[in-house]
Amino acid sequence: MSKSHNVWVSRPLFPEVLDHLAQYVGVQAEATERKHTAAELREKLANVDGAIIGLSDRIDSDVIAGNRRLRVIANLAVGYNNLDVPALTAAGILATNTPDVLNETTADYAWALLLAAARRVSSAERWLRAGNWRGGMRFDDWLGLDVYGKTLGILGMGRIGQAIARRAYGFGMPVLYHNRSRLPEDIERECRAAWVEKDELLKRADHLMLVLPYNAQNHHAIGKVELALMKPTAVLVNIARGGIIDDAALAVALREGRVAAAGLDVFEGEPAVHPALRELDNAVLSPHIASASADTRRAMAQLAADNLLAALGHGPDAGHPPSLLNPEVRGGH
Ligand code: 8YV
Repeated sequence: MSKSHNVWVSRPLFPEVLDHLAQYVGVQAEATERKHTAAELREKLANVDGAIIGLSDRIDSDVIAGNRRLRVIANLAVGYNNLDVPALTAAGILATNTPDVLNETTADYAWALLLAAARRVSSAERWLRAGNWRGGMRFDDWLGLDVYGKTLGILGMGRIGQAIARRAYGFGMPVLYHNRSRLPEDIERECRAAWVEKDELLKRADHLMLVLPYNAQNHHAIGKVELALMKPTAVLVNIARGGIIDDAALAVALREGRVAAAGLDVFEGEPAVHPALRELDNAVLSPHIASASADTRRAMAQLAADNLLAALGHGPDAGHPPSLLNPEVRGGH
């Protein structure tokens, strides 16, 4: 049966989510994972009513110029620095993301990185796998840094930052945070978190987690100057976006012991990783997997599909995409 709408899915997705989409719309789904060029995106998007795209697909005014058919771009992520939302809005194209469903899993992973970097889990495992333990181990070998009872700093206190903060209670950690705007008092109380200026946060945090969205103002929010304010015993965790940290400056600070350790899930220019970071034993590095639990990635894919279908007038939310980034477009359709 021919369908009234056709959509493109730019990266391989769970079959059950594709099957769900196919109940309502014609689906063309990529079978392999790869970054698409602007020309490829332009061509793919010219022939569909909507698309589910990934973070490596950059949708800007050039890619959508002259496109009269496209009605919705559903981003498979909560962060949407890969989308030029004002350009989409100007073109009357709806944009959606996948908030909330990944908060808790991403918060878990931020803690995994903090604990792994503070307690040297990855380097100890490398040492063990290399057969070194057979040679014995001193009582004062493999000393790490305590997490319990220390002051946790959180830069960026949106929904994921708050989920991280709530976990700090179990670790007996007071929480300081900095955010452009202060949270309402009831949320501060629930998170047991106190707002401070950014410099004070950097100076007072025993360990610091970055949970900022990436935008022009946050580019290198942590660079040489900011790293110099941090405690030399601090662990720095980034589960937000590459580009928020100046990776070259961080590599120098880690090598010189001016910051004790780092847990990094995101990198400037990923999938490339700064070679100096790759050489450091006090950096725990992972390939942008903070949201990657089986349940959460399924929930993200399902939410992206729900957004796409709703934007095209299908399914239970028809006409009301659950996580619309540019509601001002709706009046135009
Ligand atoms: C990615 C993320 O979506 O949601 C975000 O903003 O960065 C991640 O959850 C995920 O890595 C898939 O690319």
